[in-house]
Amino acid sequence: MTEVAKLEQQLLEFEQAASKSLAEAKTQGEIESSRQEFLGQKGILTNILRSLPQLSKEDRPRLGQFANTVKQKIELLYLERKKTLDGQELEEKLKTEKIDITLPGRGKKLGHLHPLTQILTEIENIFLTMGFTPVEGPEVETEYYNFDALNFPPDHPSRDEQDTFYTNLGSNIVLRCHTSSVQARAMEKFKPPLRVTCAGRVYRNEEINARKYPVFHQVEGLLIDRNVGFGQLKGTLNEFIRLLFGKPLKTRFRPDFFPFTEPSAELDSECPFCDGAGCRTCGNKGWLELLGCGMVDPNVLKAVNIDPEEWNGFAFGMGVERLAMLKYGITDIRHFYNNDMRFLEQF
Ligand code: 2NL
Repeated sequence: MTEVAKLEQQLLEFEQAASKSLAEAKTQGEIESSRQEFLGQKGILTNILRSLPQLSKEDRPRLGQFANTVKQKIELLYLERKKTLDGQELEEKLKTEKIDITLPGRGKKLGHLHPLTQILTEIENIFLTMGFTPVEGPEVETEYYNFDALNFPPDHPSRDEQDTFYTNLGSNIVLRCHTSSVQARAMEKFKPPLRVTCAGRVYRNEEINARKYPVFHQVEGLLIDRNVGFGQLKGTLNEFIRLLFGKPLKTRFRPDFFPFTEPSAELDSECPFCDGAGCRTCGNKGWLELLGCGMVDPNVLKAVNIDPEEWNGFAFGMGVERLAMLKYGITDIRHFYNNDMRFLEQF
């Protein structure tokens, strides 16, 4: 027998052996090792293919082709066997596994807005119903819009580095310490009459404690028109408090001072939690200090090129954290910034 005939014989026997081995394989593991044995790098077929170069020029292609056919046949056998076994396994699984399609599904946990964002949006929406358009502006601000345009004198204490964050972007670039800077920009951009609110993050250089945090949120409102009176300011804010707390509350306006308003007032409401009797939330006073407000100072109007002889208006500003703490009885401002799910999930 020639060398080639011997090899051909070997290949045929090899094919039979592989076919037998695959047919006997009962598990995925067994087929896999059978495949390794016959087709793998260390398998017999690989050995035969490696000996090809030693054959004569005439024998080489014939045997090579033959060996490849055998290889393809075994691969096909392997795939078919695997398919059969897969089918059997699936059938077995379907027989033994029961799925109760009537079981209720597992609910997906839904996230929600941060409590501060919720209140901030609620406040904006209340003023929206009264015709105030929300506007936005930069948090990194010039000293001009943050102080000068708002009638803060050059030596005003809140300009001090102890109170305001100065950036390294230039000596006159600060982190805004109130949203009033945005109102000043709005007055320049939109000529009167105008009604806007600005809600957002503000920064003050302060030691952290239960009531103070160097970042917090404000909502401010501004109305400029002809012949605006303090009564309109009172009416607007009384309505705001009714909508925020869900019931009309007694209010009082105490004189105060802000550089950008004259006259200025602090607005207190009757405590909605004890109806004025005194409780923990109002510190037994029966009243809550809610916000600051006043009639826009003519100097502010001049700074943004609005004629104070023709136009006047009112403005107000409130701390969102403070209102949220009152509304929900939260005793430490740091809860808003710790991202503790046990806190956040309550809203
Ligand atoms: C407070 C007090 C206030 C304003 C903010 C304002 C803005 C312009 C002109 C005049 Cl452009 N006023 N804003 C007025 C009064 C009070 O905020 O205690 N906020 C937390």
